[in-house]
Amino acid sequence: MTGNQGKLLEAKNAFSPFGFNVEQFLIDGKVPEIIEPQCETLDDVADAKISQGLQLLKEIGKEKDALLVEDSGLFIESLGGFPGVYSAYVLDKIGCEGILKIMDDVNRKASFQASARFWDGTKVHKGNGICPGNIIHSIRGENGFGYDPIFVPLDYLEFSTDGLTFGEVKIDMKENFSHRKKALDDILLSLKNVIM
Ligand code: ITT
Repeated sequence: MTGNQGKLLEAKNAFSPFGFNVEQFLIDGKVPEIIEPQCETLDDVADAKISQGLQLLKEIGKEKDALLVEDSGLFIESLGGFPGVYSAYVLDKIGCEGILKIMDDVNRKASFQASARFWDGTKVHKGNGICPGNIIHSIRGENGFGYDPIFVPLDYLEFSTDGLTFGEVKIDMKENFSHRKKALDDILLSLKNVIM
């Protein structure tokens, strides 16, 4: 349940190898409207999203269907974690350009974080993921979405983007680092414990 096609694609890529058919949750052809409450943490927003999503499933008589939601954001160290839970609003208002203007010149550390919830028809599974990295000084790349063109991930395991932003690499490279992929992997692991 998301209005973000980038999130949808990452969810498809994570779940389809395990035989799941991931589709965007639409009611009458539209993304259902939900209220994102003003919360301090991504976990609280993700909880609010899944409970509203379950209510909607009930209303259309599909409460046995599976439902996945996720809340994520960019946390910039020198800005005390801003924009964090306000990332979507801030992107809409000032964009990547605005973030570059208010950034500290020296400390460029930031992380993407994600909190996901998956309703399997009977219970809710939780997943979290973090992707540490740095904000560069300009906007680079056309791939991905949101803050991808200003974010270079730290090397992770054997993976490196060699200084390229998430906007400059293909999605399969981004998924080696992605906060969302890590959160979804958490959920797949928890599901495996239920299914097996
Ligand atoms: P929903 O319908 O799922 O809420 P959204 O895009 O509004 O979609 P959020 O409320 O979770 O998502 O806000 C997350 C913000 O952080 C949003 O502006 C994203 O563009 C940005 N963001 C999250 N993950 C990102 C990623 O992998 N790459 C770039 N930007 C990301």
